[in-house]
Amino acid sequence: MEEEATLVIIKPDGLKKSLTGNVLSRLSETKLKIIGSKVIKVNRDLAEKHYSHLKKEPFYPELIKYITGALHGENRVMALIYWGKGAIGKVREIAGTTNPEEAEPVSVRGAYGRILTTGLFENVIHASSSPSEAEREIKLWFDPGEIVMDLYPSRQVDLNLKTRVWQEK
Ligand code: IDP
Ligand code: MG
Repeated sequence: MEEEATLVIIKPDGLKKSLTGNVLSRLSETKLKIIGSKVIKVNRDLAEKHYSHLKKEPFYPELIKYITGALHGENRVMALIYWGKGAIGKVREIAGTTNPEEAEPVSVRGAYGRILTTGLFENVIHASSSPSEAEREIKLWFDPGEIVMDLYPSRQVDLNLKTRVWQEK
């Protein structure tokens, strides 16, 4: 088994329902390493880039509302990178299949997911499904400096940009 990285997102329903602890406990069964994590607000641009491959699906508008938090009054998500042997498959197994009704009852999606009346699968977590998808998604959600490993080649640039620092007392 190859060592690889995978992106996990605990979606707005997971945070709204206070499921972060449960999800992290389940994922710790994999013995994979967390090499990056953060809580962020998902704006429309990030949501559309993340789900660009689903743009033509009938559920796409609802999906964008879901991941940006518009369905839950909760625009935070928790993003994590797990690293280790067979990480992608191991995390997908604990996540369960996309449709929560068909997912193993003991999987995260089987236990905590539901199908909304609009037909959208509200399934608590996202997990990358292939190495190329993982790379695309990790690069979209994280900057190199936010990961405790040199996962992919990066380069140093000199930027003259405004950033926020703590105010002195
Ligand atoms: P995945 O999250 O299991 O990789 P994708 O096909 O990448 O599944 O779809 C992304 C998300 O879009 C799903 O997690 C789910 O929330 C939603 N979704 C996917 N397929 C359907 C569908 O057929 N009906 C309703 N929602 C769907
Ligand atoms: Mg997917």
